[in-house]
Order: sequence, then structure tokens, then C-alpha cells
Amino acid sequence: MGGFAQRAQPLAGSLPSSVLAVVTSDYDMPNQQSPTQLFYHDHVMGVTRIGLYSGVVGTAYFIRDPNNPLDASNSPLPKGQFEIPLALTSRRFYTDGNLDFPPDRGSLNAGADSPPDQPYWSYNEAADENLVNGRVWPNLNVQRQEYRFRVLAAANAQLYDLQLCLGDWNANSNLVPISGDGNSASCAGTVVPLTIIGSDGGYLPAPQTFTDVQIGITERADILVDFSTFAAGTKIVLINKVGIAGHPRGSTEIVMQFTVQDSTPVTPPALNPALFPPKPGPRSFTKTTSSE
Ligand SMILES: [Cu+2]
Repeated sequence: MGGFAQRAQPLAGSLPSSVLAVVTSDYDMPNQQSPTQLFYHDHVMGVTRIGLYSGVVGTAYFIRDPNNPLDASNSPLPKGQFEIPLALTSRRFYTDGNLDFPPDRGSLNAGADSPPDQPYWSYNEAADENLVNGRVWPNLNVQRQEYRFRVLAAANAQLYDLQLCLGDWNANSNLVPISGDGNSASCAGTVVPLTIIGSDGGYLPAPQTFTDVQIGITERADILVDFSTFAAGTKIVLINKVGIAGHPRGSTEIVMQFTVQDSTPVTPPALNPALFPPKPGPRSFTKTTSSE
């Protein structure tokens, strides 16, 4: 995170070093914010989207506060193998599995919307597959207990309205119907509730249970899902209710699948609201120094 080189050093024999001086800046990141999940990636002008698309990102950087009862060793929240980061991205692939990179200016969806003075700008990458932690439509086998998922929207352009849909999508092609205009999907089965406990800014003032959670680009959602009441073999699909226009069925409305394993059910502990901050955590900003 420090020592960021602003300009590349010229290759030996190309340009005299006086033309391209190497300038560095040290950024001090004290990590004093409220406990949360951070996301970092390179921001080189003009190719940021390609870095993201290639997966050159840090997606599971957690700020934890041992003095916070929710982060302490006796926290009632799921931990260890039951706390799992889910980094959501979207990609487009050639049939041989290679990445189909975002179109350049003037290509698909780019030209009409690009500002005329922005040669790097690309409006849309036309990604049509959802990936979680680098895999398209993965399955996660889960025990019959509660999990904590640290969800990050790490795609360049894809928005998410996430919902858990009870059922086997592979066996039931009508489980996640797409709307007539092609812009949204829904769960035709039973919606499994999820409990949101935190966001980009840290823990919420209290856990809140919803039927879906919306996260925009780079946003995070800290959610709990209780699998303890489901029978072994139950399948639950994580679907995205938005952003599917123009793509074939199964393309961007399906995110991943959970399969409940045969295990002793563990009822999650009730969460005492007093453990949660009265409002999204205290914020203290430290002036950072730069040697620019
Ligand atoms: Cu960024």
C-alpha cells in the first residue's frame, strides 16, 4: 500500500532517465477505522478496469478490533471456517476459457457514451458471467449452522441485488424466472432470509433481517445466513435480481449455490443488540503525509 510508483521507470536503452523521472509517494494507512472489510486495487489512469477485470485486487482485507465485543474471541458471530469472504465479479469469456477483455473506446457500448476528450474511457465491458472468488457459479457445501459472509461487489460495472432462493436451479429451470423486459430476475421458490450486520462503514446499530441486499460497485455487506433448519441435501441459490438485460438465461442472474451437508444442526445464538454500536462506528481521521 506504500511506495506507490507514479511513473514507470523507462527500460534501459529506451529513453534517457531525465525524461521520465521516478516519483514515489508513501501513503500511511493506519487502519483506525471501524471494523469492516476493505477493498484495494490499482488505479493507474486508463487501465484500472483492466486490472480489476484481471483480478489484480485485494478483496479480503479485514479491519478487526479486539476491543469490540463482536470481534473479540468470545464473539457470538461465526468465525474461522464459518466466516467466508465472497468477492463478486463479472467477466466475459471466450469459448476456450480466456478472458474477453473490456472493449476499447469505439467498441461495444463504448463509443456512444464516451466523453469526446477521454481516450481511455469505456462505458461498458459487457461481462455476462458472475464469479465468486474467481470461479463462475461455484457451489459451497455448508454445515447445518450459521455462516457469516463478507460480501464484496468487486466488479467493474455490475450492480447486485442479492437474494437467497430455496431450490435446485439445475433441476428446476423455472426457479429463477426473468422479467418480460429482461431487466430483472426473481425467486419463484421460497426466499431464505439473510441478516445484515455490517456494511462498508462497520457494524450496523443492530442486526437487520431482509429478503435481499443491494450492493453497488465496491460496496460491502456483512451478512449472516442460518442453514441450521434445512435438511441435508437442500440446495439454495444466491441470485442477482438486477442487471441481466440482454444476457442468456443462467448468465448474470445466478451467482452461486449452497448445498447443505449432513451434520448436527447448530442453532445460532441470539445476538444481543447491546453488542452493536449505537451508530456506525466512531470515525477518526489522521492526516497522512506524502513525499510527493
Ligand atoms: Cu477503485
